[in-house]
Amino acid sequence: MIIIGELLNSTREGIRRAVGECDAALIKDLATKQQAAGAAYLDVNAGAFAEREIEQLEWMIRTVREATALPLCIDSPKPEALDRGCAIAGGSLIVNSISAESERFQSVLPIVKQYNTGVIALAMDDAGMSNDEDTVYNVACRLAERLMAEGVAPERIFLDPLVRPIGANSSYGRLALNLIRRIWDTFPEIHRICGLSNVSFGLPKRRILNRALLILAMASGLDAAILDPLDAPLMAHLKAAEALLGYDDYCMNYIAAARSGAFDGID
Ligand code: THG
Repeated sequence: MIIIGELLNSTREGIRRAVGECDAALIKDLATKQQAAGAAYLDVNAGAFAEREIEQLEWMIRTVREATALPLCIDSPKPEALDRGCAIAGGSLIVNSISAESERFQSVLPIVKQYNTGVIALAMDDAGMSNDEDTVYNVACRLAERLMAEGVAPERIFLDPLVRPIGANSSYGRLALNLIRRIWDTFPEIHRICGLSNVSFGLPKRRILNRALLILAMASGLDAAILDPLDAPLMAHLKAAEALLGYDDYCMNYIAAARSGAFDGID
């Protein structure tokens, strides 16, 4: 499982305050902790700052870079922010995100090509997000095919069904799971990704839902996730699911995690 740490996101109150006050220590601490917990990428999002987004994103990236050289996932709908982020971050990168919306596709694709990045591809187009599974599936397929036709190798593409809160519509969990499975069947070389924490907005005890979604989505073919790597039970269940699905020969990783103390306090 490719883990993208979600915690450096300015829509989170603590991060918004830290960025607003230039609290570099807090940002660096969260970068280091997510890396130690197993993140392969750190998502960096300054979207809460609207017209100052680019400037604040730049500060966040430079600050993270003082703590770690870990690959970053630059998270913004704005091509200008993605471009600046890629230019200053260096190293291996994921652009988060492109979609089949015509303007966004046209403006984000050159960034993916120029910096040779991975790219998260959201299954939405100019009509927005449909609730009809076949419609979303067709948008996802068209988007994947267009990216590959443009020379983006399938291993660089992360298709995202864009999980929405089940509190808003009880079919959104099943919809995302079915899409992950169908995308996996159609394009086995393209990664399947989602943001777990979206699913639980507005509901109590959100982590319970996020953890359950991870297991279900892994069974459906999820191989990358934007999540909170500091949620120890989530990470423990991730390792258990990898072992149960046959991705962990002789359960070596599971056993190593248990021995390292990563499961301490989890019964
Ligand atoms: N797909 C892609 N990118 C994404 C998402 C996705 N980026 C953003 C998001 N979804 C994933 N990241 C988060 C980060 C925080 C929260 C949810 C998803 C979250 N924040 C709480 C809130 O806003 O209420 C605050 C939590 C806190 O303060 O600790 O839930 O799906 N490609």
